[in-house]
Amino acid sequence: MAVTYSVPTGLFIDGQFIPGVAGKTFATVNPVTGETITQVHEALKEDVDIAVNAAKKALKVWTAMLPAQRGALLLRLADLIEANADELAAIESLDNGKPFLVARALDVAVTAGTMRYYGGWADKIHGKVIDYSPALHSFTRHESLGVVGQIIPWNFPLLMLSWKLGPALACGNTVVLKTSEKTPLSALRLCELINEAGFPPGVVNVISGFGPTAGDAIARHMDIRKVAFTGSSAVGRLILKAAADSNLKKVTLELGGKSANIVCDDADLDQAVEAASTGIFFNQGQVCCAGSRVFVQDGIYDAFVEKFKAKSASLKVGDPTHPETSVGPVVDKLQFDRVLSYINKGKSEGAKCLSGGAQVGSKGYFIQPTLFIDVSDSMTIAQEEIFGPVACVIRFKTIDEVIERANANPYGLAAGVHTTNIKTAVKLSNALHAGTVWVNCYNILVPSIPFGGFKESGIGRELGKYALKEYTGT
Ligand code: TXE
Repeated sequence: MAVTYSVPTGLFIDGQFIPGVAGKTFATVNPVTGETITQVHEALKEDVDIAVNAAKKALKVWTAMLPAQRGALLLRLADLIEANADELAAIESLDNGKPFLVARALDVAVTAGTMRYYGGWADKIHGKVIDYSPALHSFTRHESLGVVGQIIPWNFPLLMLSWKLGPALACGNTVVLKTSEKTPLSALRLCELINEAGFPPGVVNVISGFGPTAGDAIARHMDIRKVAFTGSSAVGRLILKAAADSNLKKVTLELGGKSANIVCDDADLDQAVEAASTGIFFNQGQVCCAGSRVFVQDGIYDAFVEKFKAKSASLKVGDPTHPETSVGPVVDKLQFDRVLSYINKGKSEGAKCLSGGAQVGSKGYFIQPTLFIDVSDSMTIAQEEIFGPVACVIRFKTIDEVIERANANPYGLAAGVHTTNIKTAVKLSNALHAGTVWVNCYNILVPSIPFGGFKESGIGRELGKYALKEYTGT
């Protein structure tokens, strides 16, 4: 399908697209070819200061508006996202590599849905009257924090932007958001829609740039009252330190994962295979909650592995614009090399590579959906986040044993359970240390259901009513 698109390349500050103070630009690359799509303007610390000043100025206008008026702008933005869905999906697919139809049906649709969901919340955020004594009137207000900083990754550029902007704006904050240097384009097109919707200038400022410069400047800015970050656990630690070293800004982190997707003997086999496949191959495996450790119980192991192998081999890898493609390239050369080095490590540490395990073609960053079996808990591929289309199938015997082994990992973002026994489902859901446990499904991410991690997978919750707490002084 041929979709035309155009993308501004400046920094979106105070409602305008402008060059950075230093006049620098950087290239964003098409992962299908490895070639440059375009140059975008790069923000440095001085540009963050300019953006924060614009956001501070806009706070006066934004907080003077009726909450319902702020909500109406989010609703209008949702409508505009839907009206421009093909173009946004084409840009997302081009810059990130994900299949166009997936970007259209999921990334863009849920981005619109998230804006609409939080548009609905804007005039429903209020406190309580606390009756302590007839002589005292005591009440709480869920006040906005002020200027908030947001730093997002490249795996779901639009979706991550909506998870961040939606609750921040509904609660009456203004925003300085940095996109990932790997995927700046779709957010810039969305900024044009923010103007078209009628948001006052400076309420949303979006800058393109790198982590150690622009990202760090956000994390340690003295006038930013909260920073929300999604990315690697290593950078999450830096953000916490920067907040501590500057103004003790509120911090929420959504970090990595090594989620256990558990298939019990009594599972519906076909459903479990589908969920395991979606769990690890969706978005080329570049999903923080990817079900990368597929624990399979002894009695169903052989039958599951046979079907999972057939399923993995059937996935069409290739051109993201082709309607039948379900696996596109990974995002860039760095990620490509990282994933292949994990595959090599799996082979050298003794896991059996049952299918996949290599590059597809010789151009771009395509990797075959890869299935390792006979993986043991101590292998690197069973312990570290690979963030690519690589499934590790691990055998287990008893439910108590799998609880212990699934939890024996520093991460705790998500988990999956596949069983037809309600007692087993409840036991596992309660015992797994994970922010989300999906039962007989996987990767269900919708605006009203909160998302976030236990342990080293993060701090705080995004989505749902829970996210409002993270953007108000409560
Ligand atoms: O992440 P980074 P990368 C994991 C995944 C992946 C690995 C590395 O395992 O293989 O991280 O990916 C900004 N101060 N996840 O290198 O560097 C950066 O510019 C402030 C999981 O791309 O964490 C980008 O906007 N900001 C994850 C964002 O952080 C900094 C999604 C993410 O980049 C910064 C992505 C700094 N010092 C990767 N350094 C998930 N949880 O979904 C970088 N950034």
